[in-house]
Amino acid sequence: IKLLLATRNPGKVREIAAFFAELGWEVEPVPADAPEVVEDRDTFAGNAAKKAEEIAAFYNGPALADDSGLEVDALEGRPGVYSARFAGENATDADNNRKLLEELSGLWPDDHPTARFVSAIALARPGQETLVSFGTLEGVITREARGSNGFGYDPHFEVERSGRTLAEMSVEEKNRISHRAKALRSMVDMLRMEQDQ
Ligand code: ITT
Repeated sequence: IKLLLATRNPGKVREIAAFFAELGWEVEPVPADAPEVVEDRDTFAGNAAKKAEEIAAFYNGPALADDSGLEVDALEGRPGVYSARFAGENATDADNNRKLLEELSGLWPDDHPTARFVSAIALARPGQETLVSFGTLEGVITREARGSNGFGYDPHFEVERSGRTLAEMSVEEKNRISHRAKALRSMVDMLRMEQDQ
């Protein structure tokens, strides 16, 4: 059985598919006519589990979801679980980045606003407990956008001790260090432990 990726975000599909390709696992993006999952939980884990479980139940097969976001310390952890909708319900990445810069505008050039990306990965399988894993990545928000890879807040997120934004890295480089890749590696570890039992 193929693993369905319960996400409509093409940036996530690219990263998660590249991650599993290295392991030789077959994954498939969810069909375009899949049911819409309402993300109404107030934690990354809650939303990830909900997305994975609804898709797993609908297609009666294993499904993997990511719920993720950016926590900015100067904004007390916002936008957090609301990262995709920071600038409003149908906000684009550009809208959200503009909103982020607006909210932090008083801080530059003296401060280097610290932040982290958080990812919760959930794996749901019909008739089994849902597994959830986490990963984080620390960095600093830059006033200037740099790079054109990745998605979301990547052009404004300079990775700690790298001097580069996530948008200046290839998918392969991002997958060596990112919040999402860490959570995915931890999920693979959990599955291997389960198999060894
Ligand atoms: P799905 O629910 O369909 O997976 P989504 O984009 O709505 O897609 P989320 O609710 O998890 O997903 O929102 C995550 C948002 O956080 C995403 O839209 C980006 O704005 C931001 N984000 C998460 N991971 C990121 C990353 O690796 N790089 C840049 N921005 C990221």
